[in-house]
Amino acid sequence: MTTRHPASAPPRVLLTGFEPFGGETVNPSWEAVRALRGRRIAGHRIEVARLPTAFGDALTALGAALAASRPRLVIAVGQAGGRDRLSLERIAINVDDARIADNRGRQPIDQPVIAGAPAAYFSTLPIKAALAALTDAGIPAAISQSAGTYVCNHVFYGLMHALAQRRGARGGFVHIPFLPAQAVQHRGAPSMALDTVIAALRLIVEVSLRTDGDARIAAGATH
Ligand code: PCA
Repeated sequence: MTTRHPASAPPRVLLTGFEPFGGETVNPSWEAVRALRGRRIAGHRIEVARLPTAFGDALTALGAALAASRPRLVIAVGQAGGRDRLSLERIAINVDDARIADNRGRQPIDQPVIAGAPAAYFSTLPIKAALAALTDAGIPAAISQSAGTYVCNHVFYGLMHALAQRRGARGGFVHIPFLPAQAVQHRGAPSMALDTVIAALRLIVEVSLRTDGDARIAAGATH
């Protein structure tokens, strides 16, 4: 059997972004991720995949990307319009509960992402160390205790379920604000420049590759 990556190939990092949804014409997650395609970070090659914003289909595309890339690190990225900072997601839950239909017209309500699978998975990224690095770099970031119950949480959960079966690969999810050009259409909505998001993702990859375990920093929420 031939594989895409010979033994001598550098180890890979897989970054995923989403197609636009909810009436937007761009999705900043894909714009940021695709800018890093083919780059080298700490001896690792960045590979990217664009996932459909659709329940089920997104996990099919993610599974194909994982099989092709066999990455050491996976960071899935999605748009969280209205959030004012980059969110390092802590927990993926086994629930699909869509407030709006996805890009294929599906709107699951209170269904499991994967029937019979655990209620939740934690990110295996060093989210506290990443938060410290982003804060030091002057990039607004926070730990988030919920990635919602839409397609992003669906992908986060599916990713962590897949990684739980294969040892050695870390992964997690990052939500990012609107781009400034999107915020023009959403009065009062915060935004983050594309270059800042790209720099943030580079930093999260670097920290994830060089940090075993995580830093111990208080960054919880009281409500
Ligand atoms: N954000 C959505 C799905 C795709 C995306 O970029 C979410 O937060 O669920």
